[in-house]
Amino acid sequence: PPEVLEPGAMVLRGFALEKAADLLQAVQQVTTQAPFRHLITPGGLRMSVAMTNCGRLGWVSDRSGYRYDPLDPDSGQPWPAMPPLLRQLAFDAAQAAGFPGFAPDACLINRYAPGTRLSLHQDRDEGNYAHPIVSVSLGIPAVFLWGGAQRSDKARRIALMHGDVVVWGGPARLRFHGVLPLPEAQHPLTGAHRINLTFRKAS
Ligand code: MD3
Ligand code: FE
Repeated sequence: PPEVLEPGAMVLRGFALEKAADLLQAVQQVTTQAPFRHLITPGGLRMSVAMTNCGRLGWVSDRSGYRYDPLDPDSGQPWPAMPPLLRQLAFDAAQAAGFPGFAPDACLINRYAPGTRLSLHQDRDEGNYAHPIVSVSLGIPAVFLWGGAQRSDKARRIALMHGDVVVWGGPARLRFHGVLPLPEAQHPLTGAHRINLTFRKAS
């Protein structure tokens, strides 16, 4: 049964498990065209998470700010198309969580190595917060921080494992969230990495 974190936020444990190997193969295809890279924050810091994108739009950060861009700034080319398997999984998960008709135009792919963290933040670069975000966890487990409407609100810790899918919509859409530093671990499909896919409707 789905775990409800709060209204609009649901954990679908193992929802992507049987497709995980195929999803990772699709990610591999994307990264041959658009390799993982460490983006620079507007403040000039190198992000410890390595990122790339697929779909019509990709999330990027540089000294000028955060944005969704139709072009990969490293290649000047459009991002790789969103593989149908990924699109369908996001659609199905959103539907299972009560958000029918989800049509993401952006998939941000995050890669974590041991020691990598993602500090508390909100996702505010999308045009319409009525659309949910779907996230898929693959590879070694992580502890996810689920905060409140304010950065200072106490955060809950939620373990996210290989194959888990989370859907964040409604009132949960603008919560602060982050990921604790990844421990040393190995997964048969990803080695010492965690791969997280986040599907968004950016525009
Ligand atoms: C809650 N990624 O890419 S996924 C991100 O594990 C991001 O890579 C984390 O936060 C990761 O922005 C967390 C879970 C997640 C993603 C987006 C959210 C939770 C969210 C947007 C709003 C609220
Ligand atoms: Fe986020």
